[in-house]
Amino acid sequence: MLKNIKFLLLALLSVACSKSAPKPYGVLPTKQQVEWQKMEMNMFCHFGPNTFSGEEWGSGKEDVGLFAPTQLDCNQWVKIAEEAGFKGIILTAKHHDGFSLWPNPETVHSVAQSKWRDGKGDVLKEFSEACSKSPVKFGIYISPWDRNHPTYGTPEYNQVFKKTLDHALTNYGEVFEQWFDGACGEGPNGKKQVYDWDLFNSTVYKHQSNAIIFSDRGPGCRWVGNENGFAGRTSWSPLDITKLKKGQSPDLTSANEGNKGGNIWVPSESDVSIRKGWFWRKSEDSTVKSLEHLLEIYYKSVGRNSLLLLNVPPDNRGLLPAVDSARLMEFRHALDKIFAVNYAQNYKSIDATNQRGRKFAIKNILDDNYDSYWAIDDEITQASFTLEFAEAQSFNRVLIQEYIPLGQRVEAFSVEILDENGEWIKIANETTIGYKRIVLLEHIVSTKAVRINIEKSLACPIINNFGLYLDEFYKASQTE
Ligand code: FUL
Repeated sequence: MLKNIKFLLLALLSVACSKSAPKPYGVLPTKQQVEWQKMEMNMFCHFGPNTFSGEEWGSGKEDVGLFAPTQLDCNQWVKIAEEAGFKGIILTAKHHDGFSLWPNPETVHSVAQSKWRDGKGDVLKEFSEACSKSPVKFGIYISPWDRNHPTYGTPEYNQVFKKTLDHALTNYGEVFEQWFDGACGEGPNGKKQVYDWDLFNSTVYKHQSNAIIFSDRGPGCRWVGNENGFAGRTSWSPLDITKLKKGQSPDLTSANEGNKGGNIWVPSESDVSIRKGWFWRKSEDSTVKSLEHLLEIYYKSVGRNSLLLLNVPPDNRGLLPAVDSARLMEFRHALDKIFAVNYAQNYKSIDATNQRGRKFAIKNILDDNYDSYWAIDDEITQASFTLEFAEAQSFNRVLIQEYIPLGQRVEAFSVEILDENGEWIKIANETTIGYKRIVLLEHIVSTKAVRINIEKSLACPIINNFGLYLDEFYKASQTE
């Protein structure tokens, strides 16, 4: 009896001490958007008639015979992507020239009319099959701008485009991302199209309810506002589209930085090519970006609450060129080396100024569980946590993640280290965190204690991961 009472008391005490999870704040990501964000790095493949003509934007008047890859092997693309650590690939199934890489019944400008494999070839099929045999997810780029289709520039074209989507999105398996290029130029009759985005988006969701739709303004993810692969140093996933007209794109600053308090969750995606152009050209082999440049892009996209979409274009054989794939392997090796050791794990003690009961303890930021996090009392929007080490730790990267399923909250944070005289010195002042933020220190620092101060937050901050890393490949400049 006594034992039972004791048990009951203990149970009551633990209920009293354990607080419930913080309430979500503001607009939230969908489950699909959280999973998409966790992919972090995807590959883009620009491939089509331009691969053979050397153009960036084909006119749409190209002879269909131009498209003639001699050794097409989509398994090679997917294998390289997987080894390089990309979680998905997006292929330009139809670029602005209108040529469809699959037998699209809505056009007479596709592989079906070409001599390649006697008109029986289907790149989208081979590509989707290659993806389905691997963990790499399958994504499709289809340009609404079409410089070939005779109906482009008339209301009829929106129906043609819808049927094009019907075909591409129902015959090739699950699509993780549908990429809608925002470009809207003139068609063969000199007219521009007024795109029916509502129709396009509803068609995607009808066939692929889990797909993330990319466009200048989402709804799944948004263009980052440049083609350098750089998200803003301040980077909000919410975007304010309340003042935009139907179909209007956000201004470039909003595209790049998002909007604090925005009304929809549309994280940025940073698209950039590993080469000068989007399409392969022999003459641009020497423009393949250096390892340092790729690391800079990684830090300024993945490390700034964005997703990196790196274009690696197949050549006119239909293969990813050796120079690009060798660079990707160097990139992979460097990332593996940098993130192999989290020096924060060497802590002697870890403490926070506030903690929302045991379930939300500060130690949660150092476990491998994405869904466990440190949270504090509801009304508190400023808090710090400190790690102490028995021996000094050396690092030049500070990684911190907010638990975005409950919203993006942090507006300002700083990093301090303890110097030899026992004084705290501030080594970084930053703004947003979001899904992932990697602070670049210009110099390697050695210290026996690190303190992170959440200085401003829209609601009580929620942090689920923290790390200290050493990068000896890329020398960062903190002024960038
Ligand atoms: C742009 C296009 O005009 C480029 O050719 C390329 O496809 C890039 C990813 O998007 O809007």
